[in-house]
Amino acid sequence: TILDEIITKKVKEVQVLKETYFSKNQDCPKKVGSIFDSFQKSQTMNIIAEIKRASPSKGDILPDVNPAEQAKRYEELGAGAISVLTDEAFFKGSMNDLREVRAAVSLPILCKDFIIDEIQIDRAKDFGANIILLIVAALSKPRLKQLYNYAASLGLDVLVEVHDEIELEAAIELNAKIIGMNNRNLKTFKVDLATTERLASLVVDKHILLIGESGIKGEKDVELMEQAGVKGILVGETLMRSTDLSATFNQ
Ligand code: IGP
Repeated sequence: TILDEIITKKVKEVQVLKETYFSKNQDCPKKVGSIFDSFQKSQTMNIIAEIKRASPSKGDILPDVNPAEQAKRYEELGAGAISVLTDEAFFKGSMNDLREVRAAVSLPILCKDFIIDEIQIDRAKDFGANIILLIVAALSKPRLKQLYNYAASLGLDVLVEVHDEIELEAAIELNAKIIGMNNRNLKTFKVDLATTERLASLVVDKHILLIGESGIKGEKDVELMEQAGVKGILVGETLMRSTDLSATFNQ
């Protein structure tokens, strides 16, 4: 599957990173609050707006975007956080995109990548991320736990991504505070908003922050996500392709 392909590539990247990257483990000078509190408290839908140049399922989306400018627009229009896809091989993103976005906005930033090793977490923090993504489908249970605890020990929030009941159970077992339900199956690319509806209904603990991810195109989809009970939505392609961002946000 594509997920296997991406992870195989990541394993190689991480080998190189371990020989070339040395974290200074410094704290980011910008003080940024956690989405956990801000999203839980707010009465309206929170948007995590994504910088996404391309994807394996859609090809090029907006490859030449200026990530800092795009992120500033998202911030002005009321996004609650920014997600930056940093994978280069499959999404044409970069850690430099993350650095530029960090300099441009004061919102929490999610480093959107396929994290399989602590060194990627160190680097995400060094480049200014406040949140990292851990994809349950990409990790063994013990590794998921180690990486989760490691990120938490650095003061980072973790968005734990699931796409079915079994993965959701693993996330809950982990005591994840923030769970993202991906409407896109990373193995087949099939998008189904019923994924979030189904999984959200299974989460009884109201203290868990739920995020609906992927395939959200407009007002109807947002309403569906609202009804599903999620406090936030992660939107990439729709925002990247929008020619009238302010109208798109107002939906
Ligand atoms: C955004 P969309 O359909 O709005 O562009 O999706 C985001 O959910 C998607 O980019 C995503 C993703 C991921 C990408 C969700 N989980 C994991 C890479 C890896």
